[in-house]
Amino acid sequence: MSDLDRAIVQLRACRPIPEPQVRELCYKARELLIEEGNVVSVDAPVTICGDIHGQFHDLMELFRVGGDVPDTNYLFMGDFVDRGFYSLESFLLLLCLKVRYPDRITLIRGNHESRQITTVYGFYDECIRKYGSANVWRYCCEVFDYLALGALVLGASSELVPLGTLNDAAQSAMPDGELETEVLNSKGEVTSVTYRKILRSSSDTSTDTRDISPPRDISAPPGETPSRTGPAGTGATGDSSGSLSTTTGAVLCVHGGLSPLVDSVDKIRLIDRKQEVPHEGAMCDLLWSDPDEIEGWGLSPRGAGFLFGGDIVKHFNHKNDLSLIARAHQLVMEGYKEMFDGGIVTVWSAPNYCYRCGNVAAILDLGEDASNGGTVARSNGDYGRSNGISRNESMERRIVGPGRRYRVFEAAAQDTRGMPAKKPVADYFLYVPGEELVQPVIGT
Ligand SMILES: [Mn+2]
Repeated sequence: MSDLDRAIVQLRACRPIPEPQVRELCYKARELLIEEGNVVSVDAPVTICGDIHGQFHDLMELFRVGGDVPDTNYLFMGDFVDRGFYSLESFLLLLCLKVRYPDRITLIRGNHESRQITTVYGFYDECIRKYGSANVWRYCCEVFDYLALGALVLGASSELVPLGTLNDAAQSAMPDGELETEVLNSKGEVTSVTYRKILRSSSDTSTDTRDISPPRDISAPPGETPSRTGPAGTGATGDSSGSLSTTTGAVLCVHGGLSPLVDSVDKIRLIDRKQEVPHEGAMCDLLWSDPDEIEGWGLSPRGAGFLFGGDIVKHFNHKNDLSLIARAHQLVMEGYKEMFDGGIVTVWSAPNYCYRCGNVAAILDLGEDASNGGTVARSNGDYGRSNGISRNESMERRIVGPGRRYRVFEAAAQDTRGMPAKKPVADYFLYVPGEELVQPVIGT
């Protein structure tokens, strides 16, 4: 077993690894991250996760619910540290997994991956407590500076393949449409679903539909010759005159949100990210901003970043061929929250945040687009395989959102047992909803 695999075993048991090993791990991680662009491309299928905040046992529960690395491809949207008791073990485990399986886990930066913020909200204190010096905190902060600012998920499917857990009654109640969202509890039971209407003709002006004729036969046994070979909309549909070319737009993942200084994904790519999170500017906004029910831009009560409305999201998504922005950064009691006609979603992955908020957590699965032949096309050397980009520019193009499967889970019972019993509870554990909105370092 390699040193790295041993470190993973030790960290999975929630035991810190020795300082020299942290140093080496951080060095290796930095070498990997330095090669990544500001916006990492990630192919679906992928499981998108929000804030972790040092809640190690809940991170273990997340892996139980979502599957282990490398079986599941993960994208974590930052805020690994602060607030919880095990920022160190949580972040180092994720970092080990990144170094061990670089193509199976993507880590992007949150506003807490910062020297200033970790000094106030717990991670610095935790490092001092567990190592007796600030060295490990310093190594970690050097890694923070190299984390990507965002990710672009490509090739996600617009339609969910239903899980086999629907009972007969639910199956027979299925309307004539594509499965668009599905919510699962931690036992894997489907608790709610939504369907997207199938577009029958171009005269149907509904914006939330898609022509999938002929229907995809997901029950076809492997190896069976498909009844159609061409991509959707290339004649296989039989009524191609006036039919729409549809495509699942890319999904932009970022910790906070948008910036008035950034109107395209390409502008994010131009930022010089290898630094401490600045107090203002595009990089700061991407990590600090929040969507809100306003028009245009608004001042953020956090003292950093901005508030942005549905019109901003709609315009940004249209301009950049995005179907969805996935972000984290805000506690949502249900674990996830879609806004602006599904143009943006908040994913929150720290259940019972700060061990007292009583919220559930969620992760978001995006499936792989297999609509153009699926496994058959792949076995034929990727012939005709969609890469998520529209193939026929002469046709009207319709971008639809990806099918979204939310896995909701609750806090792990162990976490409360790990609470230091006699120590006075530090300020950063005493979370009051809305309190983090007042940022004591930035803007004051
Ligand atoms: Mn945050």
